Amino acid sequence: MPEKVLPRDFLWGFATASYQIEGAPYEDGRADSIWDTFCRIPGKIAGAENGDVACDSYHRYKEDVALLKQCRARAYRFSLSWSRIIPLGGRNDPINEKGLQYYIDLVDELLKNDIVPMVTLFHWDLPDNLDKRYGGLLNKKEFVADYEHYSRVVFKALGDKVKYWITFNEPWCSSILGYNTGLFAPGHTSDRSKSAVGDSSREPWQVGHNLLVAHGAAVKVYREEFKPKQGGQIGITLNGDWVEPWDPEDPADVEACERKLEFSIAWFSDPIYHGDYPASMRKQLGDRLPKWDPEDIALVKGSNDFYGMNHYCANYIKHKNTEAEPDDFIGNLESLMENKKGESIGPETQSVWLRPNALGFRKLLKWISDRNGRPTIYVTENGTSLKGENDMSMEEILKDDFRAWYFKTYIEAMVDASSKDNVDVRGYMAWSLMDNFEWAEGYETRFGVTYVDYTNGQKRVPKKSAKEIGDYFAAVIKD
Ligand code: PNW
Repeated sequence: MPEKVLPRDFLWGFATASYQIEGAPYEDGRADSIWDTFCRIPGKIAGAENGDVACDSYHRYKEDVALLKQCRARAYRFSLSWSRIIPLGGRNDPINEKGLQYYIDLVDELLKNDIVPMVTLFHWDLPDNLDKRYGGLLNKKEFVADYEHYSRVVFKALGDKVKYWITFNEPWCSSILGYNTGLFAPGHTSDRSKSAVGDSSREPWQVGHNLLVAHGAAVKVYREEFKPKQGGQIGITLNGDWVEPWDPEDPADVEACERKLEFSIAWFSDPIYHGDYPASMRKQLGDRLPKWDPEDIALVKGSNDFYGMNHYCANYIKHKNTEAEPDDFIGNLESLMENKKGESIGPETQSVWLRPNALGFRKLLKWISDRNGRPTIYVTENGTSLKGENDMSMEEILKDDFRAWYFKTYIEAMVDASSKDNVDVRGYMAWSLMDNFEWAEGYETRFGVTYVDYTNGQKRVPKKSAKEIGDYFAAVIKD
C-alpha cells in the first residue's frame, strides 16, 4: 500500500439502490415503478426474478446500518424510491408521508451512528404511472416539472440532515439500456422481437437530453431554495469505463478510444462543464442529437457542485471502417475484451461486461479531471462480481479474495491519481454493501461485500472484502 496521502476527511463507504435492496413494493402506500412492471414481462429478468423481497431493507434498515458500522464506513450512498414518496409521481399527486418517513428513519439511524448519508434521488425506478401517463423520460416538459417537484419535496424533508445529493444515477444506463438495447426498464428498442415500441436511433438521445435538463432544474431548486440554509452539495453520477486501443500503433484505434469516452461520458459531462455535446457526437448523430435551447443549457451548464463517478472496468477499442449504423451508440467502433496480441484487458468476472483493470481507473480519473477543469470527484460506485460466486460453497463465498484484491488495487490506483496526477478525489463508495437484485441478471450475480442468504430470511454475512476495505483506507488516509 502507498503512504497516507488521502485527506483526513476522505469520505468512504458503501453504496446501494432502492429497487435493488428494499423489497416491500406494496407496503405503506408505495406504487409501482417501471422496474416493478418490467420484471413482470416474461423473459426480461434472469430466473424471472424481481425486487419484491430483495434484501428486505425496508424492514431491515437497522441491520444495514449496523453492518456499515461494523465495516467502519464513514458514509452510505443509497437511493430513494420516488413511487414510495409520491406513488403516482406527478406534481399534483398526493405525497405519501409513510414512504417519506422510511427515509427519515434511515437517515436518523445513520446519523446516530456517525455515518454520512449520500442520497441519490433517482436510480432508474421511475414511478410507472408517469411512464403510462405521458411517456416518462421521453416527455421533457412533464418529466422535468415532475422531477423538480419531487426533488423539492425531498430536499424539504431531508435536507437539514443530508449534505450530499445525487440527482441521477448513470443517465447513460437509463438512456441506452432503457431506450436503445431495451435490456433495462422500460425496455424500449427498435428490435420488434423484444418490444412493440421504441426507436433506438432517436429515443436514447432525447432521454439523455431530458435527464440533463431535469438534473439542471433540480440543482437550481436546491441552490436557490435550500442550499443557502442547508449548505449541502449536489451533483450527478456518470458511469464510464476506461479504454485502451486494440492496436496502439494504429492512430484510428487511438482516436476511437477518445470517441468512445465522448459517447459514453462526455455526452453528459460536456453540457455540464462546457455547455454543449461533444463534436464527435454531433457529427455522427446529426439532428438525432437534440439541440440546446438557451434556457435549458443555462440550467445545465455549471450545474455540478461535484462530479459523481461510477467506474468498474476497461475495454479495448477497435475502429471501424464502415459508416455508423443509425442504432449505434458507442461511436462506430468495437469494444473488445482482448487486444491485437490476444491479451485480455483483465480477468473474467460473473458480469460479461466487467473485466477489472485498476490502472484504467487511475487513467480515467485523470481524463475526467483534465477535461473538466479539475472538478471535485466523489467515486460513487466501484466494485466487482466474481465468476461463479453464486454456485460456490458458503466457505468459498465468504473468502472472496478476488473481490478484496479488486478493491485493494482500485483503491491504490485512486490514491495514485490523487497524489501523483493532481486529481481532486474526496470520496469513494464501494458497490455494494450487500448482494442484491442485479437488474436483468436477477440474483445470480452478486456484487456485495456482504453475503445475503435469500433462502434464509435475507440473513447478512460479511465477506472477507467487507473487513479488508476498512484496512485499505486506514492505510492511506492521513491520521
Ligand atoms: C451500475 N453495463 O450499473 C449500477 O449503478 C448499479 O445499480 C449496478 O448494480 C452496478 O453497476 C453493477 O452492475 C451498471 O452494462 C450496469 O455496462 C450495467 C453496466 C454498467 C453499469
